[in-house]
Amino acid sequence: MIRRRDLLYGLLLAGCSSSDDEREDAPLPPLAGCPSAGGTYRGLVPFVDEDDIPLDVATGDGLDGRLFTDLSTLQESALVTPNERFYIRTRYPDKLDPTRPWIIRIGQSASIPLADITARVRSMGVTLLECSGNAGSAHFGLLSAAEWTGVPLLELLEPHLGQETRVLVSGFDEHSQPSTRSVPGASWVFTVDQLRAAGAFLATGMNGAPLPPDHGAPVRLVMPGWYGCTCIKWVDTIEFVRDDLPATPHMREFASRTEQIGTPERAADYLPATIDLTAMPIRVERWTVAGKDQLRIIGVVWGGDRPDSDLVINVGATAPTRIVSCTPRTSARTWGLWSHAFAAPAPGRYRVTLRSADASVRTRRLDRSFYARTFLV
Ligand SMILES: Nc1nc2c(c(=O)[nH]1)N[C@H]1C(S)=C(S)[C@@H](COP(=O)(O)O)O[C@H]1N2
Ligand SMILES: [Mo]
Repeated sequence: MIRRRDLLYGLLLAGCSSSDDEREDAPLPPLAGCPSAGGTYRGLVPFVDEDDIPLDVATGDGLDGRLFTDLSTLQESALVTPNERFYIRTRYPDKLDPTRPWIIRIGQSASIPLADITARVRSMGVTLLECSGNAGSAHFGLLSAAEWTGVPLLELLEPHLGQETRVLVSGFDEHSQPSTRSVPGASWVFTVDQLRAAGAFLATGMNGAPLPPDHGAPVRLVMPGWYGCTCIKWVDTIEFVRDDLPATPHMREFASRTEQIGTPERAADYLPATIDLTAMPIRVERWTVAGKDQLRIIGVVWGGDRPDSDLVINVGATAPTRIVSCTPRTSARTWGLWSHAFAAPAPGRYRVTLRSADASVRTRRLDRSFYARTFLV
């Protein structure tokens, strides 16, 4: 809205189109691996039926604090989200005293001081996080990728491992502002095998900077390939627990959003909260090529356990088309971009959905058209 208003003022006051935002005038660079037909850029076609909410700015406090990342500007040369635009779900707990030395309690009698972790940190590579509560009303902006520094969790736990195969990771969550929507007390139960298979790590740094307060400073868990609700921030306790431990309130809160069957009573009965192969459009560019209108639908692909994931796109009632992965992902832990040229046969509403070209790949959310977005021609 702001952009359109700026443009209107520009037209009224200066008699020409002026805008601070160069997206209004210039396209983002084309995707290098994708066929590009050239032409004249005409601007972006917005998605409809999505709320007009602020993007790329943090709003609210505590458990209701959010930052929705603007995904429409994603480009090949910047597939890592800057810290100040990385999505936030729950802001820094105001009851957390940052001057107190940080110690993670391990089981009943051991502990790891923060210094032992910082002494061992190294790059953990680029990993994307997605909130399982990501939604179209917020432009699916609870999705971002960062390059983390940290230490594999099992490397720190190995000296403490006993017979127990389950690990409960909990984080500080005391906010003076009561939440209207969420249950305080983030904690999740993993098996040692799940931690190993995912490559779980405790992170103390993000994109070359110390972990920002809103992202879990001084230390958070990252579970590559799992939903954000398992990536506990402000980690202060790690316990080894029995197989019959009841699910934590946090696990129960996120049961349906992590594709559980009902709300299991026991933590051991929760399925791994992994993200299936997923894809959605992030912007629709309008071009004129040889006198004809052309739309370029640019999108993002993430999740699943293989980076080479061919997709099939459906745009309105037109024939489904296979998308060649012209920008392959470097790993299944992060996202990639794709592009699809489309000529609208008639004015109207066009709903975009995607599926995996390989029908044997599990895509629970795509199967429900969870990430469908609609634009108007
Ligand atoms: N202590 C604590 N950790 C937490 C949460 C929380 O409310 N409290 N929210 C979780 C959820 S639901 C998500 S999606 C991620 C978000 O991480 P981010 O804000 O760094 O993007 O943190 C997770 N870790
Ligand atoms: Mo989340």
